[in-house]
Amino acid sequence: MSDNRFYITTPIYYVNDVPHIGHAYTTLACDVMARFMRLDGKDVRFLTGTDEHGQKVEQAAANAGMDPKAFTDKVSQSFRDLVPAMGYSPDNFIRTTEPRHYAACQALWNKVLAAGDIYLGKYAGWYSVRDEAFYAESETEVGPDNKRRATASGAEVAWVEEPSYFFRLSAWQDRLLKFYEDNPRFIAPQSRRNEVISFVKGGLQDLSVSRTTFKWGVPVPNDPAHIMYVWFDALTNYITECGYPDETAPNWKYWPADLHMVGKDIVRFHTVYWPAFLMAAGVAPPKRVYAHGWWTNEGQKISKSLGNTIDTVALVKEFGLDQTRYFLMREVPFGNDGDFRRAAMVQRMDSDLANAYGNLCQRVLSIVAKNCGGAVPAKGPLTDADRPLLDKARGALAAVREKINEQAFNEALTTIWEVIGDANRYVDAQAPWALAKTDPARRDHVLWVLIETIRRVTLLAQPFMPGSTARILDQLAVPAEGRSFAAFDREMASGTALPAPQGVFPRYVDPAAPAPAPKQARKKA
Ligand code: ME8
Repeated sequence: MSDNRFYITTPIYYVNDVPHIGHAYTTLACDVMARFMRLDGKDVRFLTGTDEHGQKVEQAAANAGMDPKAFTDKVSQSFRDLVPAMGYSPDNFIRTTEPRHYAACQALWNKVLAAGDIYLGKYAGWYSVRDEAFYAESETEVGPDNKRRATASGAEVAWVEEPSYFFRLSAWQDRLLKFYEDNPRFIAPQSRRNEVISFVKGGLQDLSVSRTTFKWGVPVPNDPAHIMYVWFDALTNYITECGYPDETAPNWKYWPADLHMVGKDIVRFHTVYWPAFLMAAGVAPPKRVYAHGWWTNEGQKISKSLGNTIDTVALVKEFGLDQTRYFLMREVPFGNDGDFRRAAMVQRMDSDLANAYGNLCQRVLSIVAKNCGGAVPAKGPLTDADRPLLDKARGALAAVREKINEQAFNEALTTIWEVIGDANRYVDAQAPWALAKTDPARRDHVLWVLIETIRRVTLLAQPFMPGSTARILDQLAVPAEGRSFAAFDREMASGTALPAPQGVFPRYVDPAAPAPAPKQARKKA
């Protein structure tokens, strides 16, 4: 059933540069979505890849003294290396230099041409190589250094005059506005939707979709002096993956995509140009585009010239993989801009992970190991003291699913951590260690309630922290088939043997801090 499919994409990344936190963040958000949907029983297709054409990449290759293909082979590898380093689970990694992608771009071009929406003309206007974008003069300004820049991005623009094919975007204004109106979930968050609608209402100009002054790209069919505009080429990757133009291809069933995840800087390409290209070619537009915010570093804009880019692989080395994944998804409401601060990273690692979640698992599992013969204790009669916690844990799947469907990742985590907080308070209030003498049956039951709660929160935390949660589920002896959401209501069976517990979330150890003093010296102090 088509309802059960879920196709999610990351932007394809320019290979002019090595990956940084911005790339890692977009793909991480997609990875969490993809993992959640798989656990929730969906037939998922998760695509990421690299955008290898255009003037920007051609220039970067020339600066490196390399042939563009050899250059893109090298740099695209660093994006592929990010996949295992960040624990991503894409189903495929697409490169725009693949032959199948040339075929898809040319087929899409021919369709749009045949529909009368592409014509030959001459472009005279501003172009930014850094943004790979055309700008109206009104979207640029001249700085004190006499250089003209795009107001929105700050990237330098240059005057371009050359023969060019145009896409008849001006004719799409009403159809796009109707499409947005009929599909209120198409652009998220709401603030971006409002921006796009007012941009389109302001009137659309025809878009230059080919260039003649560089060579590195997909040639226009029957007119190879023209190279396709890199965004026409890049956006097409999403349907190349599905087998376009062969609508009988096995992967065509995934189109239209359920979600294109993008950064806020590339919303216009995905929500104005892309649906117009597709509709012109008679192909259904994607269902949703979500634009997330940008990270700054300790309050500063991240830029190569400031030398303050954040390498997520270095964060993983210092803080741990799941700690980094958790922090990036928890710290900032998705859709907003966020500031990366080391102090906040350490704080989340210690308080949310080591103290709240790790400590809950550790103290419950070690009491069980010591006192219940290393097996899941017996469930007893439920009391009013147990119900609120268990009810909240049971309701958490529906609550988290709702948040994930809105890409509210930080709220999904808050929902899970509320249950963890309640569970810790329940441990303190029920004091199972004190029940050992007075009421061992009740003690066993309290521990059962806790183990069952840990199982539920851990199932839900899997998309965010796949490695750590797998280790906790191992300690709860939850079999592989018990880890999907279909098994969410399959309660822990009393008597199941449990392996010896082990801590999963260490506290932060500052590598620069002096080693702790030997024990004796500390006693004297
Ligand atoms: O735009 N914080 O590729 P790209 C958060 N090839 N996100 C950031 C960021 C930051 N500081 N810096 C960059 C392209 N990003 C095109 C896409 S899709 C058909 C073609 C995000 O490598 C940025 O918002 O320049 C964008 O979504 C992504 O990194 C890729 O940027």
